[in-house]
Amino acid sequence: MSKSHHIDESELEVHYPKNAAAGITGVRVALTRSLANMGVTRSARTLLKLNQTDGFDCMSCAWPDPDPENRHTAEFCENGAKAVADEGTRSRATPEFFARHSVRELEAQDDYWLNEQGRITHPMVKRPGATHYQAIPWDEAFGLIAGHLKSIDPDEAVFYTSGRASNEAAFLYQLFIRAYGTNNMPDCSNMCHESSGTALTESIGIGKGSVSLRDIYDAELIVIAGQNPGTNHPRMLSALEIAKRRGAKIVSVNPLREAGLVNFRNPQVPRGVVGRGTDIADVHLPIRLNGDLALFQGIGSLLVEWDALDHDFVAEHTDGFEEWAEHVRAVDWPVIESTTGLTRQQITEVAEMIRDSNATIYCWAMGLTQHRNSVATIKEIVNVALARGDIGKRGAGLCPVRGHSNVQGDRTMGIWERAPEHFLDSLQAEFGFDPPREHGLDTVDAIRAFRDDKASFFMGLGGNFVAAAPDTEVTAKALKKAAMTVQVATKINRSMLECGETALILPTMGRTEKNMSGSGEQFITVEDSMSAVHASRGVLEPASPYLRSEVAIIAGIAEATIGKRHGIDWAAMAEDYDIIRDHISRVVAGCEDYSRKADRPGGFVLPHPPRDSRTFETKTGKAHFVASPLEVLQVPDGHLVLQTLRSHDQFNTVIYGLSDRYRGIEDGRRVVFVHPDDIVTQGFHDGDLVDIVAHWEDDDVKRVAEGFRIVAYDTPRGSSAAYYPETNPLVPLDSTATGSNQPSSKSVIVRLVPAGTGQEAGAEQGASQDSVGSDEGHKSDRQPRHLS
Ligand SMILES: Nc1nc2c(c(=O)[nH]1)N[C@H]1C(S)=C(S)[C@@H](COP(=O)(O)OP(=O)(O)OC[C@H]3O[C@@H](n4cnc5c(=O)[nH]c(N)nc54)[C@H](O)[C@@H]3O)O[C@H]1N2
Ligand SMILES: Nc1nc2c(c(=O)[nH]1)N[C@H]1C(S)=C(S)[C@@H](COP(=O)(O)OP(=O)(O)OC[C@H]3O[C@@H](n4cnc5c(=O)[nH]c(N)nc54)[C@H](O)[C@@H]3O)O[C@H]1N2
Ligand SMILES: [Mo]
Repeated sequence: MSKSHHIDESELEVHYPKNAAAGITGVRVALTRSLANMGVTRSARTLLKLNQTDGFDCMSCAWPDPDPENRHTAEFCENGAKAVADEGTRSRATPEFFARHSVRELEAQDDYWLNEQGRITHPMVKRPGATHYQAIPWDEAFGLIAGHLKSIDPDEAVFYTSGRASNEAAFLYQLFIRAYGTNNMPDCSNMCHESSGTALTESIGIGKGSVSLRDIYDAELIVIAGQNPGTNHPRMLSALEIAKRRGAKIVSVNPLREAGLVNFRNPQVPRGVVGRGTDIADVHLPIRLNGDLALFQGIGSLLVEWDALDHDFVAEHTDGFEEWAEHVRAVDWPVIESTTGLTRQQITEVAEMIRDSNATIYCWAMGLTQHRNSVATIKEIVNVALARGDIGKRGAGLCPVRGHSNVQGDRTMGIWERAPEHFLDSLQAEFGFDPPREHGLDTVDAIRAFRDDKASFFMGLGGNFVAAAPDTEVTAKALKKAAMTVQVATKINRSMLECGETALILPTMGRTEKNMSGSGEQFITVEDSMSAVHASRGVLEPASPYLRSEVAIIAGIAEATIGKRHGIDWAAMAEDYDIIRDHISRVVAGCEDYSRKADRPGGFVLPHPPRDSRTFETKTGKAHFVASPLEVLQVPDGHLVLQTLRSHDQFNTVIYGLSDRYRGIEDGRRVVFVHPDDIVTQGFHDGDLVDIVAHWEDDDVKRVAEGFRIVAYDTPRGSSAAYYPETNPLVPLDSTATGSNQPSSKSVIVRLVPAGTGQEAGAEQGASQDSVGSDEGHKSDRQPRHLS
């Protein structure tokens, strides 16, 4: 994938990282972005309806909203406002734009530039051999898709979903896909919280978190591991602030000292804008990348040693305790210390806090799910929670913090390549056809299928598959082999350019937009990270009169492809979303009387047996303690572990801007954060330009990401960091979590080589470290960064 770097990285500035998040700067940035993209009227109209009961659900993350009576007039954060401004922008990518720029030309632009071109206004097609996209009428587009789908075996088709799709769109989509005849439904969850879902389902019988916002307020202790809420879930900080003022202690487990976790200035209360803010974390554990399994085994071992256990809970609700206790009693402390990079003293201090707390909540996100041992790590957290009886108790529980605003809802609606039998049974009872039962392809397996010529059709309901998936070069090459790729989207992205022989772009409305389809204004529904379901209504006029809703697009494709087969009336559902919701209420457990319950202020909460009644729907009817061997990531000499993470100014593959303010990076993104001593041992200086080469012995693919500036940073020895998606070419397709097949994009083994030598070094994979690096790297023109 050739790429001319439109972003001028020579403008990049490195400052000291910030200690506090949000405050007045956050408010200013939010308003500046909104005004620049949307102007005064659109900004006011959208922002005041954001996360209000009569407005729309923020698409920036899945953090829940407070009860209707406790919401602020401005119930949003800086990054939510950026997401709204990004969708509400007045820029347009019209057919004239596509006529001016060939696909080749667009491919050479970076993701920031592509997104800046604005909202796509017309359905577009790139025909076989064509150099440009050109406009196509909707019905002709549906006809093209149907023609291809009818000519292949359904299992050669792959239907991806990104977690922004509404429950109505998701339900209709999976219905169409299964009625067509396949379970090939990879989704962004496969790259996100798949490890959490897998571990939780096996341990407690349900793949969702067990806490509510109330529990956060009532907790005595909150452990936040592998998550950067200041950037990715900023409204979580408001909840943590309330918890703190009510006496909770907070522990952060993270290789980086993320700004929001250190200090938070709540922009929604005057104290936060002008005052000194709230210190969020009482204790920070600067853990080495991938050290969490060892950490929680160490904590478990201490709790067992101290007999600090909830014996009644363990006896009544769990099994496997003895085996687990024996396993953790035998932990090897020197291994725990070297794997975590923490001392036994530091771990003991946190174990004592857990021992002394009557209600502990464990929160986590991508820092825990994107490793090869992620499923085991999350089960280890569950073990500790079970040992303390911290499930189904006020102020306590497990809290995987979801990413995309409706990723959890999409799964509830059946977007799952391995949907449970009972779901398929209900679908069969409701619609009278026999849905395929064989498991479909997940994200990684879908890429393999295209690579190996076993799939020929790709459709993405939102998202940016090529850029979000691991191993960019391999993935792009695989998708380019497809006969047809279809992207239902709002803005231009790489997946429309690294495309199949025939490629379609189907432009759709977003959350901010009023949906006047069919029989009148339609609302949609979504589910947040804490299983609360509620309605969402847009406020803006759609970006173009030619846009269709996601529901209308899916219905159009379904009608053209399978028509009235199975007697499903697609058009009626697109006319009136209440008809979809009626089906949902009969197919999806816990959704009875769905339209009414979802549309009342605040919506309703889906059942969660462990949370509600300490009921565990596992084979034995009990929650399981699971003993996992302590797997330690083996890092060859001279190599570093690299985590690929988000800056403060992006939403996944969508680059909003070039400011990672809290980490002190401005006007550029190609940086790699490295411990000062590692910079020296790698043979470089702070500020040097390097290529990053990934080490993976299991195949002969060359993996290189070129042109990164080294930034000395406060991170443990051996643990480095750089932004996604620029580093996705380094993540090997086959390096996935055991049990969940989730790409391990937080533990990529790499080495740094002088800029310009990466291609060569990548070619001789596994070459000895002596041959690379240099002692004469040019002098940095900047002062070294401080280390706290
Ligand atoms: N503004 C904004 N909001 C977003 C998104 C966005 O891109 N922009 N994305 C959304 C999505 S889809 C998601 S999934 C979430 C992601 O939310 P996060 O999970 O917070 O996202 P990341 O930037 O990947 O950050 C991972 C964090 O884990 C830490 N970490 C990395 N490896 C380890 C490890 O081995 N152990 C521990 N203990 N910590 C580790 C990193 O230092 C970092 O703080 O955010 C959602 N919200
Ligand atoms: N290396 C590395 N890779 C990762 C991660 C990581 O931390 N490191 N994180 C992973 C995670 S957690 C996730 S969730 C995935 C994200 O993967 P995706 O969900 O596939 O990616 P996004 O960047 O969120 O998708 C952005 C695109 O969605 C489209 N879009 C926006 N709004 C709408 C809408 O309302 N409707 C429709 N139809 N389209 C819309 C726009 O065209 C936009 O370009 O990436 C994963 N990849
Ligand atoms: Mo995610």
